[in-house]
Amino acid sequence: MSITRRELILVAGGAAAGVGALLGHRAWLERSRLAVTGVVLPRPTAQRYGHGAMPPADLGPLSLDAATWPRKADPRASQTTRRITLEVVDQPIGISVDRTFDAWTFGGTVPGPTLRANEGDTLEITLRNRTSHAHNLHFHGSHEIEADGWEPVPPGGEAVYRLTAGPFGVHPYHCDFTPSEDHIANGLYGLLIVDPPRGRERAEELVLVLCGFDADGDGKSDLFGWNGPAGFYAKYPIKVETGRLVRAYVANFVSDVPLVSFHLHAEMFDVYRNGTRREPDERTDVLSLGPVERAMIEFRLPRRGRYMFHPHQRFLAEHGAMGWMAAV
Ligand SMILES: [Cu+2]
Repeated sequence: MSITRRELILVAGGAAAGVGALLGHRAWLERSRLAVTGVVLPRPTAQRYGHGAMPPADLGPLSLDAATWPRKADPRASQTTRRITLEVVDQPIGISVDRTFDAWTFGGTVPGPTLRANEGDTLEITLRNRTSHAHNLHFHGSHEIEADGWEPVPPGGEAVYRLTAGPFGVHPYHCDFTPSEDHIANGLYGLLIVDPPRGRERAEELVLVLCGFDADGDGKSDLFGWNGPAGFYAKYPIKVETGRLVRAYVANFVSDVPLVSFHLHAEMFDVYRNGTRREPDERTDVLSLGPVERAMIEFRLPRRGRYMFHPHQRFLAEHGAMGWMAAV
């Protein structure tokens, strides 16, 4: 009896699903070596798409896990106070295989950590400025005006912001010290996800923050990456389970390009602008975002395979912002 290649793939897929049940969903995805089957494609690399915007060589497939997969807020702790400390530190970060960027960071990474709360929680955020520049911390969304965060925190200084998390949705935070475009371009930004009462439908959740870097010092962004380094998800596709609901919090922090987009190949998605409503605003495959705009999107990848994503602005896609999702 001969076994065709397709039968082999099906057998392998069934075995993987069985292992998945034993290991748990996330562990299975991380361990899966059967990234994509069914369609024979050349192994994608950033070199085939773009100008060599490969990620730093010291990054491995799990290096952006903390940025990619947001943690849930503790559901038992609703209507509570969440105390968070953010340190502003100058930090050189690798943004491509041959470029390092002298970033200004919240906590040592660009983007800064994704914060999470339930609607109505009190956020008590201590900002410690460990740099030689004045900075501050400003949140989007609705909150107490005293916590708006536009006042400077001097070098070595500290400020405490108390705000009520809301409305539910996905909200940027960033340094707003003037000129704020420069402070954002240097890396001082991140996301706050606020979950609605009773939560949302169970889903595989992702964060995709578009970052721009002025790598050559000419005052313009010329390398781009989702969640930081250029070309990371071109080299290491984001693995999601075939057919499962995926919810991505997508934001744009490229401050010197008037409009960018998130485009997904081969599937469409529901858009919830700012994540602030329970009903989608549209179903599309191109989400346009101006500077600091954001959205929540939901979709399922119905067939195993690699689904490309990138901004539909070619310069960004070819300079680091092209990636893959692999439905496994
Ligand atoms: Cu700043």
